[in-house]
This record gives sequence, C-alpha cells and structure tokens, in this order.
Amino acid sequence: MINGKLSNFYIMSEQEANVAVAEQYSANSIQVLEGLEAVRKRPSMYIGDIGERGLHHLVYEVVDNSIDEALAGYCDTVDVYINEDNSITVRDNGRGIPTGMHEKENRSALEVVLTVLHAGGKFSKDSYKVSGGLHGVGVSCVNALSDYLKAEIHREGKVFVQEYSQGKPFKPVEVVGEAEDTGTTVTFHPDPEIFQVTTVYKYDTLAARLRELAYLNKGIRLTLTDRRNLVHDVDENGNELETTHFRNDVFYSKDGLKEFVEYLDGGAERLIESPIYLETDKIIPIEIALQYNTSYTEKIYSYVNNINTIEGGTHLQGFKMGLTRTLKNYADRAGMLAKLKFDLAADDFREGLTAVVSVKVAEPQFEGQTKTKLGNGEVVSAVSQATAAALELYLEENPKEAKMIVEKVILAATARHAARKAREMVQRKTVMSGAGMPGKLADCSSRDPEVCELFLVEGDSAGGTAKQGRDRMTQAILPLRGKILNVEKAMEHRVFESEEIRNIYTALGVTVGTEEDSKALNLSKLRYHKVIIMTDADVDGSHIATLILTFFFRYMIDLIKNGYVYLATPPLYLVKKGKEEIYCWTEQQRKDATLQLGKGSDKGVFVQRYKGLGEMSAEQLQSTTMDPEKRLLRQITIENAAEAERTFSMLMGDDVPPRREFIEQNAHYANIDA
Ligand code: 0RA
Repeated sequence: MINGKLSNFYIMSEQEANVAVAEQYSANSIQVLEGLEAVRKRPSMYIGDIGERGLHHLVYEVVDNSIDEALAGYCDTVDVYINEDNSITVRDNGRGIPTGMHEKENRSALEVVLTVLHAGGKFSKDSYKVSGGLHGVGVSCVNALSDYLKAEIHREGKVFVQEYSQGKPFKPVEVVGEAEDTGTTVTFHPDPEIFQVTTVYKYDTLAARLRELAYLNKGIRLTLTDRRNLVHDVDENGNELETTHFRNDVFYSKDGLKEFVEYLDGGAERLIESPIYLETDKIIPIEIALQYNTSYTEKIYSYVNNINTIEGGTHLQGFKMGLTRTLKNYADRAGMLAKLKFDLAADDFREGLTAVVSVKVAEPQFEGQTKTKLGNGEVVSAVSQATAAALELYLEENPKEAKMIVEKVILAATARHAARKAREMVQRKTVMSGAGMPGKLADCSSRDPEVCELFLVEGDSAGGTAKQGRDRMTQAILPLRGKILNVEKAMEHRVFESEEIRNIYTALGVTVGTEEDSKALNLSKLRYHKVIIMTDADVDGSHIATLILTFFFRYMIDLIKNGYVYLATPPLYLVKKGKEEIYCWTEQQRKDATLQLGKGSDKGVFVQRYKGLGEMSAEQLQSTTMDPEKRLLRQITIENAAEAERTFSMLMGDDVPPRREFIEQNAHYANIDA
C-alpha cells in the first residue's frame, strides 16, 4: 500500500538498513583496495547500498555522465530505456567517449574510462564537471557491478563497440560499422550477485529523478521508456483499444526552476502570479525561483551540482539571509512595521514559501550525517547577494505583490505568537520525565533508546492487543485515537494544541524547537530509536499512516532523516488447513499458500482476511508483525524530497480533485503490496 502512495519514499527493509550500515562501517576502517575488485567487494562504499536505492543509483551515474556532456555544450538529448530483461540503456548525442589508444595505458581511452576507477574526467582538460551522482564514482563503478555492459560509441564516422562482464572486457574495442551521428550508448545489466534484494527497476523512481534533472538543467531533453510492459490504450469511454505502446515520458523544461517551483506547488493557491526568478553566473552559477502560496508551509529545495542537498548548507543559508534582509528592509522602508508590537522572526518570512535554489560549485565540500550539506563558506555571500539584488528589483517593480508578501509575513508573525503559548505547554510537559508521560502510553522498561521501540497504533482496541503481544522490556505502545490532525491543512498552533500530537512529542522525549526555527528538533533525549507506525492493512489504515507520516515529514523531519521511522507490515491473510497455517502479505502469496496446503485444490483450505489489527490475537500480532525475529519492518527514508513534498501537499492539501484521482489510481496497490 504505502509503496503505491509514497513511491517517492525509498523504503528499505530493516535488515537491508543494517547491512548497509555495517558495510559502510567496515569499508571506512580498511585500506582502499585497488581497482574494480574493490568495488565488487565493498559496493556500498561506492553506491551507498546494494538495495533498491543502489540499484537505481547505477542509472543516475551513467545519466550524469551524459548530463556533463550536455552541460559542456555538446549534447541536448539523453534517452533512457528500461529493457525487457531489466537492463538499462542510456544514449546521448554528445561527442562520444574517445576511443583512440591511450599511450600510457596501452589500451583505448574508452576501456580506461570504463575499467579504471575515477578515470571519468581524465581526458577532458577544460571540463567543469558539475553534475555527478551523490557518490560521483563514475561509470567504471557501474561496469564493475554489472554482469553485462556494452558501450557503443558513434564517433568519427564509425561505430565502436566494447563489451564487459563484471568490469572485465571480453576483447579490445572493435569497429562494427559506420555512423553518421555522434554519441554514447551504454547498456548494462545489474549483477544479481551484488543486487540480491532486487534487480527490478521502478519506472516511477527513475522518472522522478529524470524529471528533477530536466528542471535543473533547462534545455536538455530527457526521455524514459519502459520496454517491459505494453500499455493498452483506451478510448474516451475507457474501452480497450487494439493499440498498445511502451510507457514513455519526455522531460524537458524550457524555463528551468521557474517551472520546477510551479510543479512543486501543484494545487496550492498562489499569492503572486508567477515565480520570482533569478539566474546569474557572476561569482558562481546560481539559479533560484521562489513563489508564495496561501498555505503555512515552507518548502525550500536546494541543489549543488544537481545533487539534492537534503541537509542544506551554505547556499541555503545565503538564500535565507538574502530573503530575510531584503523583505525586512522593504517592509521597514514602506512603513509597514510601524504598528507591530513584536519583532519579525526569520521563520515568518518563509511561511507559504516554495523555492528551489540550485548552485554549481567547482569543488564542493559535503558534510553532515548523509553528506548532503554544503560546507563551502564562500557560497553564503554569493547566494545572499544574488538573492538580495534580484528580490530588491522585483519588489520595486511589483509594489502590489510586494505588499501582499509583507502582509503575509506579518500574519505569520502574529500566528507565531499564538503558537508560542501552545508550544510552551508541550515543552513544559516534555521536559518533565517519567511522571509526565501520557496516560495512554504503555512504556517499556528499558531506558536504552538504542533497543527501545515505540509502536504508534491506530485505535484503542488494536492498542490493547499490541500491549498484550509486546515485549515489555523493549517495546512501548502508544494508541492513537482515530485520525490524527492533518497538519498539512492546520496552522501551527492547532498542531501543538492537538492532544494526540502532544502525546507523540512527550512519549518520544524530544523537545520542540526554537522561536527561530519551530521545526528544529532536539533528538538528544529521544527515548526510542525505532518509531513504528502500525495501522490496519486497509485503505483507512493507510490513510492514517499517511497522516502520521505527514506530521513527521513536516514537524519531525530529522526523525526520518536519521532513519528512526518505520512502517510495520501486518499480514493480510491467514491460510489454514487443519493445523497448518501460513500468513500471507500479498495476493500471490495467498494463492501459492492455498495451492500448497490444498495440494493443488482449495478443498478444506480456509482463508481468513484480516480487516484490522484488532482481528488478530495478541499472539498472532506478536509473531507476525512485532517480533523482531519474524516481522518485516520498512524503514522510511527520503529518496526524492521534492517528489515526496509534492505528494504530501497533494494528498493532504486543499485541492481535492487531484487527491481523489491519485487515490483512485493507486487504490489497487492498497491491498497487494507487501
Ligand atoms: C571525455 C572526452 C570527450 C567526451 C567524453 C569524455 C564523453 C563522456 C561521456 C559519457 C557519457 N557520454 C559521454 N560523452 C562524452 C570528448 C573529447 C573530444 O571529442 O575532444
């Protein structure tokens, strides 16, 4: 279910997460191994992990090379295909990777690029390599992790080909024909020995990244085609037609970030007609677009060299400084602050703001937990100056819009004052330990957050079952009453006034933030390192899970970023014959289990469909969903923040028609996806 709804979240199993952490840890503590063997021995060190995320990173790595060629001005089209066997083809119309002999290496340049780590940039003297995946490891890494790879180069009137397996070429580069065009085509198949969790590509995941790249690099045409399944066309009445086609999308943006902001803002009601836009190359390349809507949420996305800097950094800092300073000065000069009884806080300038900040930095320093925080100090003033200059001009030229923006800021400040009281109440409660815990919380006895788990359970009855089934030592239960507040639609003070939400804060032990940044969390007192959302496996349950996730996303994003948030996956069916029982999570499993127990027929086989957690006995819930040895937990991490943002705004916001459409489109996932 959740996969369908939140396809932009990458959901990693608990086991996978542990393997990735362990691998990265041991990788850091050993000396660097030479050559591509090293990549195969410690793949996580090079591509982050060997699960679904790492699998998709292979594609991004190859695409990034083509984007670099496009940014250098030699290419304007990149076509990506998911082939029938889950191999991937990436084709560009650039100059083609050089195929001539490499003097020192005594083999072709192409072979060097594809088999030597970090050899990507060796041949380009003037290259200002700005793109590059999160790990920026080069196409040789992809080669090492593929059981088959083929490079086809069109260059100098010829077609050159070389094939490899696990990074080893079969033979030297060959000329196989004549070419009129130029370009590079790479086809690779991920090695199942490495990618043991899955080698199946997700169209929507790749589409989200290509869409993002198109907005970030205006003028480049990116296409995605899925050759695995044919789509049946339907006429206007929904009747199936004879014609079929491959699923296909073209991503192209003429106006870049301006369109990106409009896309991100989706159905929101805008405050100003079109986004404020700036693009400059003065100190470093900077592109920014911003828009105000009538909501209360702040959405700022920042990128460095096409990489989403989830943790922000100096470019974001510069943008916020420039924005605050310029708007404040303007409001002051316009005499709009004269009657105000309190100071404006930085937060107030960002309510209802949607913005994308994209910079290119020659030698970026990435810091932070996930290495997605820009550290280069010189970027602060470059971005703040650019922002201030463009915004000043806009405000002067658009007095009507300027007034609306400032009025919104003042409104935000007024509401913040109201919210402060509510927040202080939460704070006071949270600071008290033990005695201050919510009455409904069935706490665990351990006080070691590392081993403690908090289950957020839908409804008192399921809560009761979970209490009986839990391990009292490490598992705490907090039942939530019905639907929690939709924070997407509520003003901040309402959020802090909600009892259910206050209970979550108190149980977790986190403190709520400062007046400067109401979402800043202090996680040092966090009482559980696993926060597990456990809801019914039906449409209502997934709605409630989505509401809770929305709250975490908007108010406790650090909890998600640190990997503390999980979804429980209760089974959907119990298939029974006599004393034999099999729990099933998918429709397919149910069919298989029925056949297995019935030895080919369904005679005497009894299938129970679990409509809710409450229908399970404590023992059943424990053994299928809560027992760390047997359960399947899914960790929530943010794969594509911009896409997740849009999904939440759309699902939870005011604009109902697209939400209904989305839920209808994805409803069939509701019961089958485990
Ligand atoms: C180095 C030099 C030249 C092209 C490339 C790299 C290149 C690499 C990739 C990877 C994917 N697509 C690509 N297209 C080009 C060209 C040097 C020259 O022609 O003078």
